Amino acid sequence: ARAPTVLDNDPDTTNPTWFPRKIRELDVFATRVLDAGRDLKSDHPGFTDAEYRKRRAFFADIAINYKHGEPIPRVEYTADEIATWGQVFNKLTALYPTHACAEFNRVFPLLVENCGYRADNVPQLEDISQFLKDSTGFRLRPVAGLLSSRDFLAGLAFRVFHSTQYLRHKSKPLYTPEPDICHEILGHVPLFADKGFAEFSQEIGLASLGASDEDVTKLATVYWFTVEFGLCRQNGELKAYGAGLLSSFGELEYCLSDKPKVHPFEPEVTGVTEYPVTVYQPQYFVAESFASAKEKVRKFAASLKKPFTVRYNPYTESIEVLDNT
Ligand code: HBI
Ligand code: FE
Repeated sequence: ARAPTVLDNDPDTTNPTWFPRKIRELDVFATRVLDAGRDLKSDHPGFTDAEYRKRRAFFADIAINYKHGEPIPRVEYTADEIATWGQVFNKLTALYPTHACAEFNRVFPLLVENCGYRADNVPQLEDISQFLKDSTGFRLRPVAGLLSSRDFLAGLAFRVFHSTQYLRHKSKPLYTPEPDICHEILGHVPLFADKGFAEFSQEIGLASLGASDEDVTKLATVYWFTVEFGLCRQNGELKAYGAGLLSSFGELEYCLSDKPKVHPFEPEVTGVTEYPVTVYQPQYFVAESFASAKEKVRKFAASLKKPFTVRYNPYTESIEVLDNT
């Protein structure tokens, strides 16, 4: 049964800074994906593969019809899909012990044990979501394709991560132009089970609620250089914690080599740094710990001009808005 609509927070599409106040209101994002997954661009590896496109439409339908609180539909993956997953899984898991941060390597065996992470099995989003809920209160929602930065970051304020469920095209197992389930559940999921990283991610999400377009762009850039491509220093050594690194065999090796430049993570600087999206990053930002990165984002958020502050109430799963005046 659905609870009554919150009358004073009707999704107002004419107001660009509208944001969800209740977790159920994340449902409004489902139909406004920028790239619906059915309409592949002409340079996509699966563009001319009719069977692949039909499969993508199947996954898009699951996500578009999904409502908060429902179990995420289980999918029977095909032999081709399992083979693609297996290739990615085997390549990456060989690098994790030496290249991934300690928090990632602590969680990974728990995903093997509890969620069926194996080369011959594509784990189910529902099982992973339950595991994350138990670990940090994070949960997954299926998504049909790319969301706007504003919508995507708003999910993090509720400890909700929008996850794709489809596989990349089998013709290029180590490449994908867009997020796929390998990127989400190998790259992102392990760290959402870490308390400090969960807090850090939620902090970016909370900062984005009701922010100006310009500030959302800065926060999306902070997200890019941390959650997607972040490095950290542990026992004097650089390690990867960004999901774009932990899901790319090539870039995971490259990012710890002496080729890229590295700078300390400072949201004021990091948030206005330009970056390429189709080649390896020429530079990375290094966090000293998730706790210190979270404090930096919190201070940065407080410096952004917003007429109110927000906090998340986990009992009601809603955002409380505190007037600054
Ligand atoms: N949408 N579905 C989806 N997945 C992402 O990882 C994603 C997104 N939209 C924007 C985005 N990531 C980031 O690049 C930042 O703009 C937040
Ligand atoms: Fe990602």
